[in-house]
Amino acid sequence: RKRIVSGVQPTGSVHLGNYLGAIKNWITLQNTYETLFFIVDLHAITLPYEPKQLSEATRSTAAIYLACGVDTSKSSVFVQSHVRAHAELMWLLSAVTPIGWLNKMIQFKEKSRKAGDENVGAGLLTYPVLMASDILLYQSDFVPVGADQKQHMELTRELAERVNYLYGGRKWKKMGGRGGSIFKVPEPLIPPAGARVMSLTDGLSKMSKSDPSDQSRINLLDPKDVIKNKIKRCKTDSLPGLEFDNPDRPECNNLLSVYQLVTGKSKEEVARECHDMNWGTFKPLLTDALINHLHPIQVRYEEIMSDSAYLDRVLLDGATKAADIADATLNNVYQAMGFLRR
Ligand code: AQP
Repeated sequence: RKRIVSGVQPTGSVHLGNYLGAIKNWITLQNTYETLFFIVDLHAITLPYEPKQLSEATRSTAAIYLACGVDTSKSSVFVQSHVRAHAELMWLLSAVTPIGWLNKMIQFKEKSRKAGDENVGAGLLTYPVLMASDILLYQSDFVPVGADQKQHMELTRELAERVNYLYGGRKWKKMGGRGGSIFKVPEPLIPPAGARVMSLTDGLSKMSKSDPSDQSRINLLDPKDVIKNKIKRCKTDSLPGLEFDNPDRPECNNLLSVYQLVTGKSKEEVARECHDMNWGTFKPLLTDALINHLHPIQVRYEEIMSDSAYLDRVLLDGATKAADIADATLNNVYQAMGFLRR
């Protein structure tokens, strides 16, 4: 079976963008593929953060995965830092990653500009190398991500090819063979809808955890009245009717897409249903759809969070399975790069 890996950072609250762009799609993918989903805690320390909150946010993110429908009989769920190979492979890959590749990353440029030089650690620059390690360790075929991760995925692919080119030949020649590779070159899986959920306060910016305004996003754990209030106050326009894909109406396109995804209706169906509506009619409809979709997730989340022994067991099992695969790749890389074997 083809293999898939993906993860979310335990920073801030998991929002509708993380859910529709990534987590929701995992639930379908786990029926077809071998799937590993991790909470990327090592990535969460690249910007100033609160150490006291990291472990709780990590547990909470794991509980969100399970509450959204990640099924441990089909998928491994684990914490990135529990599998040491992630950090170790990152060092090996860092040594062969041209720094020019990293300087070009849009996310680094944007986040470092916002945070200011004094707050930017080298980890923010080398973040994509850790992401490449997360993926390449598992010889993943596909990585389901939102559109914002496209550039990081391209770097991962280039890095895999570079290592295969630099060291793959030597390893295989030593073993008497030709060709072959150390890493599988993975493909991103960007969903046709939901890949870029936009902010509720600005239809041209993506919904994001780091937006200082909580009004800009729907968090998966927002209570009903908070959802209602955020939709009531979200940015709209004053044009008649509602429509998808009008570049002059980014908010309209975004809210209709969200409605489409949480109701499970087709785009055509939603376009027809909402064509003659005004915001006053559509907003309560969207609010109810969101609440109905998120409510069962929130109930399951509370149940999972109240059974800490269960969550611990899931994460231990997940890390054990993941480490088996990751260690095998890491040993191969050490050998191919010429390190003395223990
Ligand atoms: N707005 C979005 N629409 C669709 N997908 C999105 N993702 C993030 N935002 C959107 C996808 O969610 C997954 C996990 O993301 P992450 O935890 O690595 O991302 P993050 O950077 O912490 O989350 P944010 O909200 O994007 O935070 P900021 O902007 O503050 O850094 C990924 O698959 C991502 O594509």
